[in-house]
Amino acid sequence: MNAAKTPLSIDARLPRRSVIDRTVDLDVGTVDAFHRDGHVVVRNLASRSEIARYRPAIEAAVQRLALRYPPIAERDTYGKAFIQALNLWRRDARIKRFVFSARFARVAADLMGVPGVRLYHDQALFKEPDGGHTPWHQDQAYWPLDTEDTITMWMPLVDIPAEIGTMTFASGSHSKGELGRFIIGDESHERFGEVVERLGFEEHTFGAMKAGDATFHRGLTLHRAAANLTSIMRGVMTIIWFADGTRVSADIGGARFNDHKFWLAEIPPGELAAGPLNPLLWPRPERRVRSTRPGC
Ligand SMILES: O=C(O)CCC(=O)C(=O)O
Repeated sequence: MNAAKTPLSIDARLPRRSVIDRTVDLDVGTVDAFHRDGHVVVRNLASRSEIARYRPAIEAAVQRLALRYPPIAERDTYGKAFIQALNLWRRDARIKRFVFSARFARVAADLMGVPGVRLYHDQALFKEPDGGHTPWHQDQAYWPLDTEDTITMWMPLVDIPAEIGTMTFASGSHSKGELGRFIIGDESHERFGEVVERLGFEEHTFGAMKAGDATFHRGLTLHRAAANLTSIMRGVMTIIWFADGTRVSADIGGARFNDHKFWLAEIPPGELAAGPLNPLLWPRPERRVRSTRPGC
């Protein structure tokens, strides 16, 4: 029998509208803080019942993948940081419903101050008990996108106490551009750690977070996360978007090679990053989704 896997089909059509599409308005202070610091927290962005609805599908996908990981002690620094399950929206309709949320996409657009955003990709990042630290890095080193308007939402699916720790950001580091091209690992941690000290960036963490709170950071904002010294699995879902109208960068080599292949379907450099894997998630064609409550 031919054991070859059937390739995943791509269905980026927008799902039927649901509660997760109800948009929220951010206050001016939140948007200003994002522009100044390159990161911000939006509390209670998803409700407890929304998290309860979508978490099981995400957890199940991560658990399936975790079976393929070697024991933590046998992994390198990056491998110890988390189980990383990528572009889950293509694998499960429930996860797609979550990732394609108009609410999350609109917050991303409003924070960056752009009219629209397209999906880059999603990733679940589950830091296991005894999982290692996430080294300092700039996401944009990996992203062959000709823009600085890129943004990640990092949303815990469980309450995360301060002992586990959430993300730590170097405030204002986004405004200095690319600070070095290091893939995530021991070298990026050391070299960017020196940069943080030398340039005097303040390190900021938002401390404990509840399931459904979210931080947002720019692709150029330096960040890291502490090791998980507890017995709790730190389940987090992330979604990454870029400004609509962005073109694929000419720089698609090295660390960017895989991203160009997997998240941009190898759209040639210079062309619009608007392929089948990058649906426009905000604005929506129909604009009748009501705003219900303030964002934070
Ligand atoms: O979850 C983590 O530990 C790190 C996440 C991260 O670096 C990111 O979402 O850009």
